[in-house]
Formats: sequence, structure tokens, C-alpha cells
Amino acid sequence: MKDYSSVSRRKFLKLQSKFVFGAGLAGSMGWPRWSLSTSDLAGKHPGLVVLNDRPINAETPPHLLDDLLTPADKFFVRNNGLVPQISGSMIDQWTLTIEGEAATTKKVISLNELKTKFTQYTYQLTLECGGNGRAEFSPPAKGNQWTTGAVGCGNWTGVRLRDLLNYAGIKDNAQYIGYYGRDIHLSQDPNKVVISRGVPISKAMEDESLIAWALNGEDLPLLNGYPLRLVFGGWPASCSGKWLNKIVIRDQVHDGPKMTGQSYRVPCKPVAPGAEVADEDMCIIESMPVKSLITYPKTGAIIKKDAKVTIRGHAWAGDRQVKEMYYSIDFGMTWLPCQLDPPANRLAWQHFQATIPFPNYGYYEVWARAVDDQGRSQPMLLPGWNPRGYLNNACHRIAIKVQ
Ligand SMILES: Nc1nc2c(c(=O)[nH]1)N[C@H]1C(S)=C(S)[C@@H](COP(=O)(O)O)O[C@H]1N2
Ligand SMILES: [Mo]
Repeated sequence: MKDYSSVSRRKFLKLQSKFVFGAGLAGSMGWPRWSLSTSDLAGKHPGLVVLNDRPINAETPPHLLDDLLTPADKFFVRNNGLVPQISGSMIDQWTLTIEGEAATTKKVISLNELKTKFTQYTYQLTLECGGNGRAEFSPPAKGNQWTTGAVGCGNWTGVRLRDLLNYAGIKDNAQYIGYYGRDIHLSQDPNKVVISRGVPISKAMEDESLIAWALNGEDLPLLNGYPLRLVFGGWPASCSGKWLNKIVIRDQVHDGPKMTGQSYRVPCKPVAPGAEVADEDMCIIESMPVKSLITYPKTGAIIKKDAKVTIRGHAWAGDRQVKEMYYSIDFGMTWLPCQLDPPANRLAWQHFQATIPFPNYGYYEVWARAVDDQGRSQPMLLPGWNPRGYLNNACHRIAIKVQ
């Protein structure tokens, strides 16, 4: 097996630029599109690609997602507002409130009570932004131009949301929960809420729906919601409220900022590219579609003729499980199976690998395609265009040169 890290950077860049013209893979090449002072992304891996600095948004290139579990410093960052400054005294006084018209009582719990009075659980849960893959939409969709890297799978520790909801008491008419966090609106108006989304009660009551304070055994990174966040694996990550200080139990679909209108919604019925869609014809995104990512080798790798390459990566399918995984090196004409591991637990991504012999010299692309347990496959091309550019689960591809 060739060690790809030995490829000199100059040679790699030369090859990469050829691929950009030759293969149309520019979108997945991961060129930095912004540079900024490192303090904004304090604690994050320098390889993250910044898409916006106010609010700060950064994605993880595919080769940096190669770990079985995404390390905290490589976990993508998606903010709608400004990151709160959180001091030690704020942590001492941090409380979580559970209330709402469909809550029997109002409860206010300190961080310490939360960590000591309820049973703790740890699950591997995949978070993917609903807009991951937006960069490929044509006509383009406004918003962060995520390529493939608004996804990660962490080992999250916390308490079950269900236990907290039951602690306050859930009325029969409960329909939805909504979250509030302590980030700051871009206008810096303290009365404006940045984002307040939620999930139906049925999702909130699942075993794996967590109020988490730890990622991979350590405090959450500030950028990922320290000291407390929701984690709903498999659903648009926008449901997973960061800097959490309040949960409301609603007797209707939650209607906080970015829950209504066109935010995190897609047309209920398919529309032609570029169409305008009325708000009432937009439906809330729930479980994310089946998807996969090749995390090794890095696109642009050069291998010797007759050397075999063992590719690897992860696959996930929202609330469902991935059942089959395939690769193609002939632009989808033929597909061969990959070895696919079962998930560590429900809603965790699954790892795949395949050892690929390349038949000749030249330029190849490796395409990967996952199929979920209902037989639904990733499409090769961008699926249903939608105004805000959500749910692009098209196959990931990397370039390989055999020489
Ligand atoms: N309070 C708060 N929670 C939030 C957001 C936010 O801007 N503020 N962004 C949401 C969105 S759109 C996504 S994709 C995820 C991103 O989580 P991460 O930054 O930890 O990767 O957080 C969600 N939770
Ligand atoms: Mo998101």
C-alpha cells in the first residue's frame, strides 16, 4: 500500500489543478475560500475551510473526516449568530428551563443538577447540516456554500431529553419541542432570538435524543455549543440547539425563528430548478437522506500501476440504517460492493472500505454509493432542486491518478 502522504505538495497541487479543469471536481477540492484570524476558530483544526466569518461557519474537508469518530477540533461549525462569550461565573449560574403551554409544570435545573440527578447516556450520533452539499445547486441557492463537510459523528454524553420532559410533565396535547440558546443575534439586539427550532414529540422521546455536555469524553467546544446542547442524530443539525438554556413543550408545531417560512424546509412537491415556492407549499425537513463520504485517500492521490488502494469512509441514512455500500471506478457503469460495518448504535454513521485494483495507467474517479434499509440509493446527480439548497445527497467522488 502506497503512503499518500509522501506525495510532494508541489506535485500534488500541479496534479490537482489539472483535475480541476479535467474533471469538474473543483467543488470538492477544498480550496480555502476565506482567510481569517485564527482566534475566531480557536481550538479548531487549521485544515477546516471557512465559508463565512460573521457568523462563523467552517466545514471539514473529506480527508479530515477519516477518523472513526470525528475529533472535536475537526467537527464542523455552523452558526446563525454570534458565539456567546462564556465565563466561569456564567457556567456556575447556567440553568436549563423546561416550560411551555404543553408542559405540566415549569422546571429550572442547574447544570450541576442536570449532571448529577439524571441517568447519563453516551451515543455516537451523526450531525449533518441540512444545507450540506448546497454548493452544487444550479441555479445556486443562497447561504453557506457547503461542499461535503458539514457533517460529523461524535460520541455525545448527556441525559435523555425524554427524562427532562417527563420531569416537567408532558400534557396530552404536546406536539413539538422548541429550543432556545444563548448565542447573540447578528444585530446584537439582546431581544432578538438567533434561531429557535425543534422536533416533534415523537423524535424528542427517542432513547438517543440527548441534552449533551460532552463530545468524545470532553466538554463541548465553545463553537459547538458549550456548555450544553441538544443532539438529534440523523435529523438536520439545525434541530440540535447549542448553548441551550430553555426547552419549550409546544401544543403546536414550534414557530420560533428559522422554524417557519422557507428555513430548513423543502417543497412538499418536487419543483423545477429555479422555481419560486410559496411558504405554505414548503415542508419541514425531518430525517436526512442516505449519504456517504470517501475519507481516504484524499482526492488527487497518485498511485503506482498494479498497486491496490483500500478506500474507506462513512455512510449514514438519517433515522435509518445503511444496508449496502458500493463503489465504481468507471463513472457508474459498474458497481462493486464495499465492506460495510454495522453502526455502533442507532443513528451513528457506519464505516466502509474496499480494496480497489486499477486496471491501467491514467485518470480515475472513485465514486461511492450507499443504499438504506428501505432500498433507497444515493443519486449520482443532484436530487430535487429546492430554493434553499437542502438535502443534496449525491454520490461523493474522488480523483486518483495511476502512473
Ligand atoms: N443556538 C444555536 N444552535 C444551533 C445553531 C445556531 O446558530 N445557534 N445552528 C444550528 C445549525 S443550522 C447546525 S447545522 C448545527 C451545527 O452544529 P455544529 O456547529 O456543532 O456543527 O447547530 C445548530 N444549532
Ligand atoms: Mo444547519
